[in-house]
Amino acid sequence: MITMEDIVREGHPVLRQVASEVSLPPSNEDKEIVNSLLQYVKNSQNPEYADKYGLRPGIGLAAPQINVPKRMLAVHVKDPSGTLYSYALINPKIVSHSVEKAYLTSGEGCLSVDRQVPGFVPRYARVTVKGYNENGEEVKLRLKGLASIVFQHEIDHLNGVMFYDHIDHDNPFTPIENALPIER
Ligand code: UDB
Ligand code: ZN
Repeated sequence: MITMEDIVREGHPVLRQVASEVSLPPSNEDKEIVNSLLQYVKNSQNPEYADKYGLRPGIGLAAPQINVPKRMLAVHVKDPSGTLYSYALINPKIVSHSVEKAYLTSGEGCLSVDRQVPGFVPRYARVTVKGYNENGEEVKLRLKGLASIVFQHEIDHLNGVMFYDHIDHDNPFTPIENALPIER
């Protein structure tokens, strides 16, 4: 089981590496890793587990954050309409995106960052993500709103990109052109 002790923090070089593609079908070891990522986000949202094991409640986690430089991630998040997006994905890729952007009005944080970094993080409003599940089957997702933002944040981790790389630090709260504000 992944706990906060397994999650590497800002400054660890793995967070700046470009992660490697996973060979398909996934090995049992890779299946275990991607499933453990999803289990973390689920457990961390269960107040009993979160309290018992000191987990910071998360909605997504990428393999580099547990010091595994491979292209795998998990997301477990409900959008405001109540639809649950719960996925463990291997070799995820944004295959298309909107021109329109979106940002969380409260900014972003990260399970690997133990400080507040204020500012709007511009994301695409809508993305189509293709990847593979633990059985090596192709998965194609059309995402908008918070779900779209979480996938973009996690895919960034696979490319060594942190959320604050996108913030305009001179004008952190300047409204972003052509962008949809998302309230959390
Ligand atoms: C998170 N959670 O899990 F808009 F109901 C963050 C942390 C760092 C604050 C724990 C989060 O943003 N929760 C949230 C946001 C909402 C509405 C809501 C809950 N991550 C995951 C992470 O660090 N993955 O690498 C950071 C998020 C920032 C934007 C998307 C992912
Ligand atoms: Zn993160």
